[in-house]
Amino acid sequence: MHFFKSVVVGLVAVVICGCDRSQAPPPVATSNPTPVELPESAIGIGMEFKLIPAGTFTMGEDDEAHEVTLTQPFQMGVHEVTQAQYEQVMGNNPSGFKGAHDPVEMVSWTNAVEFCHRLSELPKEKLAGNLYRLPTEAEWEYACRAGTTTKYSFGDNESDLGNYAWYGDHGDPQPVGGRKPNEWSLYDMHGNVREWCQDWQGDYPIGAVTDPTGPASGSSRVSRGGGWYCRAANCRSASRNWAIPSFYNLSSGFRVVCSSEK
Ligand SMILES: [Ca+2]
Repeated sequence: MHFFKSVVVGLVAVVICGCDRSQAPPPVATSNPTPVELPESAIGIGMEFKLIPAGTFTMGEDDEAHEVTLTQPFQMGVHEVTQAQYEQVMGNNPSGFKGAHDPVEMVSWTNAVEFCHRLSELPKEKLAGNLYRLPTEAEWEYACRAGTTTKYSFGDNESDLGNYAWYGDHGDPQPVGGRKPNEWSLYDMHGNVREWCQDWQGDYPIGAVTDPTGPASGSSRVSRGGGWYCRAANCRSASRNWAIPSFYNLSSGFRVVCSSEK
């Protein structure tokens, strides 16, 4: 196991730790997509959500900084989706480092979207009219910042990051919620697993925008927040990463947003 771990960590560190922005996909994983016994709801499998208010914030940093207004409040997952939750909905657990309460990883953007679709189709969710989806990149950064304008949700001091995030020299992902939350009670926005967002990757718009959803098309999807192997700088609130939708690795995870169609 140590050999396996050192090999995969080494590979990840070489290929990903620079949070490179053009990544070739590994072989497609084979999995059983048919859950044996579906749960009834997201709450039923322990998912928690926090209502994030509408508002205006500065997205990005330096010459990419621009004003974004989100006109609708949204329910943001308090935690990254765990392996236990993923397995109950999807019928498989693709993670390289197994742990029921660890964030699921080895998940592509396509896998994450399929999870959201299946979660929305659970009986109580359909009855309630709840729709689950990935956060937009703007929603993700707004929720991560939680009203702050600093490099991290707790300030600018990189040496404090260890109080809020699993990152850097940690050997593997850790159970969700093990570090301090941000001011809006969201955990692991910095570090642990990188989180897929809904948007295609593209340059930010010039000037103020309202409810942005990214480019209409593209080749790569955005992920945010950095991962358990990333340097502190790659875990900043404004740090962006992206990869093709079929890409996954040992730090590819996600959290979901819940919205109502009623
Ligand atoms: Ca994270």
